[in-house]
Amino acid sequence: MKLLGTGGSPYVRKVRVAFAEKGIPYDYVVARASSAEVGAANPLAKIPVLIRDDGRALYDSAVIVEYLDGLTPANRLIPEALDARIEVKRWEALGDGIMDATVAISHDERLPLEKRQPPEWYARQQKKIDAGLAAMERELGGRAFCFGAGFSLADIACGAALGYLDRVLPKFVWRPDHAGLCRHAEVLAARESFKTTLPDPA
Ligand SMILES: N[C@@H](CCC(=O)N[C@@H](CS)C(=O)NCC(=O)O)C(=O)O
Repeated sequence: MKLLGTGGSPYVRKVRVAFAEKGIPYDYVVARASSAEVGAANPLAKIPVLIRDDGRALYDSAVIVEYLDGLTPANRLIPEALDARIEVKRWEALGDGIMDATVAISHDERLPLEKRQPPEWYARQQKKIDAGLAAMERELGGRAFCFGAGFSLADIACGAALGYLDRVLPKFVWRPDHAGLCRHAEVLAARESFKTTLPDPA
């Protein structure tokens, strides 16, 4: 199997953390969303894309992680029971949503001033991050894992979102008001799967 993506993408990191947690071997091919290889495999021209051994492509990150989890029962990331499964997928949506808003802000900030979005747009994106983190903090509280009694995709989603936020919007100070997330971010960052998927410093 071959994963196309770049180190800077939080969605790619989410998939790479899942690969590491599941212990599934794969080839990681650095490819930008705008590359011909990604365009040929994903009509949406987005990363990550997984090319399976028979050549069929899979996207997006949520579908890829679910596929990986189904390949082997070892180290289940998504519970089988419907209620638990949907709760974990909701955590994933929360993490992805925080990443979407963080990507949007960080991309816009790279544009020349005259091309940037208005302050109301920034406020809307910021509100998604604020409310998303508040929801995560409320649910995590003092518990050891985002959902249930063990590590799951909910923790991957949470760690990938927090790691990306720290990396691309370091001016956004979230730790003082989110004690649970602050503690959990340290625990997740110390896991081998997160350590080995850290992007190179820009
Ligand atoms: N929902 C998608 C989001 C993927 C995504 O937006 N990836 C970005 C890179 S961080 C991308 O490829 N952007 C290129 C584009 O939108 O044209 C997923 O979870 O895989």
